[in-house]
Amino acid sequence: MAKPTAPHLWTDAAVYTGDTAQAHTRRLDVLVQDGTIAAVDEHITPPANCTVHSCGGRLLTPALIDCHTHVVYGGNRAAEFQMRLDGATYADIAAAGGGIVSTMRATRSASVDELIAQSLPRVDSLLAEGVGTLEVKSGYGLSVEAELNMLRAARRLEGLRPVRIKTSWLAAHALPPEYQDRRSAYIDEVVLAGLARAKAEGLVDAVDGFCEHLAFTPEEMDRIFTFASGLGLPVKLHAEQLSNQGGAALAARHGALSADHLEWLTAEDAAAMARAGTVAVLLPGAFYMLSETRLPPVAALRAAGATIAVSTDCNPGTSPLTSLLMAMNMAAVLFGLTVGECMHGTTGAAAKALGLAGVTGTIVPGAAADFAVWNASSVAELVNPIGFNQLHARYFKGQKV
Ligand code: DI6
Ligand code: FE
Repeated sequence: MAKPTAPHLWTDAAVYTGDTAQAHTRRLDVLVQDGTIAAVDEHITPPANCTVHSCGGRLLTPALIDCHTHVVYGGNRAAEFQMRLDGATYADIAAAGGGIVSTMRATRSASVDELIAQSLPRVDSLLAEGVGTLEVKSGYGLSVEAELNMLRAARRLEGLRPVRIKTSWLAAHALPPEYQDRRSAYIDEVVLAGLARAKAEGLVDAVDGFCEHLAFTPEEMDRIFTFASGLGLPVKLHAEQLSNQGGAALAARHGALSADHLEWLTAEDAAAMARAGTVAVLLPGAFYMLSETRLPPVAALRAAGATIAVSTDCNPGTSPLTSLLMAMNMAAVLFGLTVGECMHGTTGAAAKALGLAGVTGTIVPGAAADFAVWNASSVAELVNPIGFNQLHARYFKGQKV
């Protein structure tokens, strides 16, 4: 067993604890022992050998969690950006062999080392804003080996930076050209066979899919989710982004960790998600980038009592966004979330979306000492600015990084 290290105490902080969608903060002391929160109270007397960190009245929050990213990929889609500015739709571009399949080509031709090298600047951009935990999806390889390579790259990020990574198997993202008229074979030979290998190699923490008219049907996702459950893996889904396909209801039936996007979600879907404990992950970057107009039903989600998270959806096509603070601001301005909902959406709610409740994302005894200290004194001051990084310090498992 590791030798116990001396305790650390954080004092004089305005603490947002991560467990509520209310923006309010409290003057709390936080005691950390061996990288884990040992106590949280209004006044904690420093124990012997304790290092005291005065926050000078600053806002202290859980380190942020980006719970939906495609941050590992090859190449970029800048040329398509111009096509879209010229009037082509996302579906037009996908139908013309662009979109996800164009990133597939660039991803397949990159080695694991090259994928890491291309992804690290994006990861660093997120971490520089106080992110301590990141979900990373496959989904641009679309062959067994290329999908596995994406997750190998994702896993290795954890050794290269002070960050916790959760991986998701998203082989059901698009149909690669070689399987164009063989959907069922793609699911058997790549999605399911590859998933079994990813599981055997310890590369995968959850299973995701893109349930949309231009991707996979609820029936196909049902098969994939049933297989995932057989492997003991939790599921999540890109659902109701461009149309209502019944994906969120399917996700709720499978007890999914989350259903994500949700612009076309109905009030019944919201209620089903709330009953199942399936987190609603809102992704304003994709909404913005695609110039969408249909808003996710925030009032219905609130009325149902669903947990709402916010994420970047960092991906080369529909959300080339590497700022979670910006996503929070967008969720407030574009979707009408309160600043408290935005803050909860990237801390406690995002942890729940990754199956990490109580592990990180909240300032509670037993959780990892993953904190962000900000040059701000309230949650509103954090969510209000656009493109202004007020991070003062980040701590990962109690260590300053
Ligand atoms: N929904 C999205 O917004 C991204 N994937 C998904 O399933 C788009 C991915 C891309 O266009 O590269
Ligand atoms: Fe996505």
